[in-house]
Amino acid sequence: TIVIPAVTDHVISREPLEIFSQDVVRGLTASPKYLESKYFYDATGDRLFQQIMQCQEYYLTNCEMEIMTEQAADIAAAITSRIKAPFDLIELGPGDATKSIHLLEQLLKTGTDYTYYPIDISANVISSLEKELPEKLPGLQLHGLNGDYFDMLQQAAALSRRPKALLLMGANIGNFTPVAARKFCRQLRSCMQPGDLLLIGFDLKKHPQIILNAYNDAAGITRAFNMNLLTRINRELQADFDLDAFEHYPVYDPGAGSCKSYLVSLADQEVHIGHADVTIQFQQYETLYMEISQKYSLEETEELALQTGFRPDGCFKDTKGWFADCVWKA
Ligand code: AVI
Repeated sequence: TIVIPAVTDHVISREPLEIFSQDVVRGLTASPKYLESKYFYDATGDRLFQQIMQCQEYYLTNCEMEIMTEQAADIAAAITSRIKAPFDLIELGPGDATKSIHLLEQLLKTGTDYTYYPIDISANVISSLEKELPEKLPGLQLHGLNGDYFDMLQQAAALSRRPKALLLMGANIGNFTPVAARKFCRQLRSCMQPGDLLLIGFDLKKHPQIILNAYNDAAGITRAFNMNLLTRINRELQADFDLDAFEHYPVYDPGAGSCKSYLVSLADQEVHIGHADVTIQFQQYETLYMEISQKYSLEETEELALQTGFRPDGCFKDTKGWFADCVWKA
C-alpha cells in the first residue's frame, strides 16, 4: 500500500524579512564584512545552484551521483545490516532527491520496511517530492517535513520511535566552518538515539586547482550565484548595490582545506539599505566574505565524527576518490 500523508502536516516556516535584514546589516557592519550563504537560495539562487551542479567544473554532483548509482546496493546493505527495519530514513536538504532516489529504490527492491522523511526549509521542495516521488517509486512511504532541520527532527522523533538513518548529502556540511560543523554535528547527534545512523557527504581534499575551478566556473554561473545575493538584498531590502562594482573572487587554501568566496569592492563606494535605513561604506579592494566550502581528508572526517559523539563506520568513495559518503553510528 502507498501511504501518502496529508500535506496539512507541514509546518510552514519562512525566514522573516526582519531576520534577513538584521543578519545582512550585522554582516555588512562587521569587520571584515560578510554575508551568510544560507541566503543564496531564493528562487533565482535555487535555479543558479541547479546550473552550477551541471557545470563541468563542479565535479561534486557527478562524484556523489556515481557513488549513489554504482554503490546503492552496498549502501542499502550498510544501513539494513546496522539498523533493524522498520526504520525511518530521514534526509536533510533532499533537493529533488535525484541522488537519494537510488538508495530509496534499492531499499524498496529488497523489500525493506521504511518510511522516507525528507526535511527541507523550502515548502516547494517538499511539495514537489510528495507529488513526484510516489509516482516514480510506487510503494514508497513518504512523509515530508517542511521547516528547520532540528525542529523537524524533533517532529520526526515525536511521530515514530523507530530507529533512524539520517542522510546529509551533497557536501552541505562543507558550508560550515570546521568549528560550526562540530557544533552542527553535536546537535544532530543530540537528536539521535544510540545505534541510529548518519550517512554524511564530504568533498575530499584533492588538487587545489580542481577545487578552485569548481568555484570559479568559466561560464560565470558561480559568480552569478554569489552576485544574486546582492540582487536579493537590493530587491527585498530596498538596497542599491551596484553589481558591476564588485568582483567574484574565490580562493582555496590547500593547507586549511577551505575554499572561500569573496566579492571584492572595485571602488570606494557607499551602499544604502533602505529597509534598515543604514549606509555601508566600502573601500576600494575591501572584501565581502560570502561562503566557505570546507574540504576534508578522510582522517578529518573521522576526527569530526569522534569529536561529536559518533563512531565512524566505513565510507563510500567515488572511483576518483574525490568525494565520500561516510557512515557514522550514533
Ligand atoms: C551547497 N553546497 C554544498 C555548495 C558548495 O559546494 O559549497 C554550494 C556552492 N557554492 C558555490 N558553488 C556551490
